Amino acid sequence: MERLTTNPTVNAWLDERIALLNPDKIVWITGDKAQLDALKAEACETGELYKLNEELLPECYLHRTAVNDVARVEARTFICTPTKEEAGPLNNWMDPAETYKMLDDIARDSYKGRTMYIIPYSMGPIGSPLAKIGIEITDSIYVVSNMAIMTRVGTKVLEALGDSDDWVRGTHCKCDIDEEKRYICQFPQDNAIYSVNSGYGGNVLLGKKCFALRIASYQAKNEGWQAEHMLILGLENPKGETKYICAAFPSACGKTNLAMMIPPEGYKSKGYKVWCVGDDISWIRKGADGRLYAINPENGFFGVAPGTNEKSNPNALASTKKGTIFTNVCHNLDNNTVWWEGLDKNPPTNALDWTGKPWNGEVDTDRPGANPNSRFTAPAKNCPCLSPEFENPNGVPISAFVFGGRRAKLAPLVYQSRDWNHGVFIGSVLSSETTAAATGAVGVVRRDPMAMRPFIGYDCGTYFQHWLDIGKTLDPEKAPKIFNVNWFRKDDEGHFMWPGFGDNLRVLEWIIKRCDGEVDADETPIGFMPKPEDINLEGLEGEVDINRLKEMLNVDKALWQEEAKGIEEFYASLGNTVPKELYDCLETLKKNVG
Ligand code: GTP
Ligand code: SPV
Ligand code: MN
Repeated sequence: MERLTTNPTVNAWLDERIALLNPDKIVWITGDKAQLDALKAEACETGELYKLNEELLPECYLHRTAVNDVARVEARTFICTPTKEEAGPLNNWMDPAETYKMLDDIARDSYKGRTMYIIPYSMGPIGSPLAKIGIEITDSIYVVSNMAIMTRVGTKVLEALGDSDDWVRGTHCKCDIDEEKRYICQFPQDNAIYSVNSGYGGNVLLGKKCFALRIASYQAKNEGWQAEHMLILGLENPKGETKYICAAFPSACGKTNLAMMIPPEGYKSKGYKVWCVGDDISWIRKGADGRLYAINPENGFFGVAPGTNEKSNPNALASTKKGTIFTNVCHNLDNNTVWWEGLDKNPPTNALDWTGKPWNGEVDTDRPGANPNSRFTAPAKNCPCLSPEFENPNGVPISAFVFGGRRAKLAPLVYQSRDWNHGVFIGSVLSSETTAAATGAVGVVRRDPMAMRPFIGYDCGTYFQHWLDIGKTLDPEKAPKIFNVNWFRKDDEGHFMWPGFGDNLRVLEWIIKRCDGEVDADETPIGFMPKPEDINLEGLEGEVDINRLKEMLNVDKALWQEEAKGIEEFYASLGNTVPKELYDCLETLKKNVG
């Protein structure tokens, strides 16, 4: 075999993998555009990719996954630590040695008749002190093409790696896409990931959730930093000053939308701008000045298609106009473009649905044109509001952490924690209605601490302790302030009470003012809340008035007493690693709402 590196640990691992998987052919991904284009052309011949209208969607492709393989599979995702305790009660656990053996048995000879693609990739700008390197092997051109958008790939990554052993080993084998034999396994102690029998997004783009969250959260705990399921946005005020916010919302709860939002007219005309640094994952570390800095380890957006439109998220839509791969959307046969629910009010009448079956545009049936978890993989550089700091190897300084979920009731529009530890408490008890981003029931409220429930690569209580420990290293003046938001509160008729999307800037403005000490707040049983007149409602006449806002800011003590009970049960289910500081916050909450 030709080798692109002399790194002994890389070459030894590849030799062992090749012997097991038995590929017909081996291809190193160099990062050259010509190579990637040729691979996509090859995938078009086999039907793995479908080339879309070159004039309307240049260099864009459609891909359909198997119908049994459309989302992350939490029940088949495992953290394989030496002991079950290290994985903690929220993770599925299997013994590492037994799991390697089981996976090797499934994967053995599975590359026979196929090509092994070797993808060296960097999470974060190549050479950044916050970046880390992985190598994924796969038998899927779809995976290669997606990884080339979502990460920095190729020869220059191997040059940056040199002879280091600090890289993550990722094995992906499509096998037969058999859901009974589908496993997504992380081995934090070995820097290793093993994924078999899937071809879908978060299960197979191993740089994303598997590495940048599950493995990285474990590394971060040991190395004193944080890997979080957070977007990063910059909010520029009319004076040209930009403040950065990291926000953690569970899957399909609004990160991409918030990260790329367009300010409402009244703000735009005054000169407010929003800059997107990242839409899904943050790696966060203390800088020399004592503040926390975040980078986006990714290089593209793997965004939810349904609901993305010219009004809700024009920047995301613009990002998908070139060099994008669409997965499980509807195919408009009239002009060879794509469509999804919520794109516009004109569904194509001559189309194929996401499974490839004829579809006539009837939208009010239980047969949608696009899968609810259909996605676009778009290069970050396409995004009109991409932050000028996107490539900054040192990241951007963070002023605020924001947690949020989908809660029809209870959680108010916004509130602020009393201090760091109370902020960790608020994040730790985050709960949200489940979405189509993972298989299983949709709309069920569950605890999703820090929006990381499916992504913490070790014990949850220990992860909370790590958050508290980070706080101890920070000067309170320099530590990000911590907030909770809820864009999804509903009235008794079931309508969203808050317009959301660009109008969320009104809440972010209050958050930044709080960070800068420019606005007072009311002290309530759950934390600091805005005085209703401090949320700017100008331009929302007819949509939200001050009384509606007061309803959204209401704290219903009876509901919060219930919530406190729920928190107590949740903490009890996590075992004895939940830090005492968080139980103290729970006691305070109980007292305040009792
Ligand atoms: P992942 O990529 O799965 O991590 O999701 P995400 O957190 O980036 O969610 P995304 O921004 O893609 O939004 C998911 C869904 O929520 C889309 O259908 C959006 O239209 C909808 N959504 C986003 N923001 C808002 C909001 O402010 N209000 C309302 N009502 N819906 C929103
Ligand atoms: C999520 O589910 O949070 C995603 C999509 O961002 S996936 O890459 O499938 O995890
Ligand atoms: Mn996500």
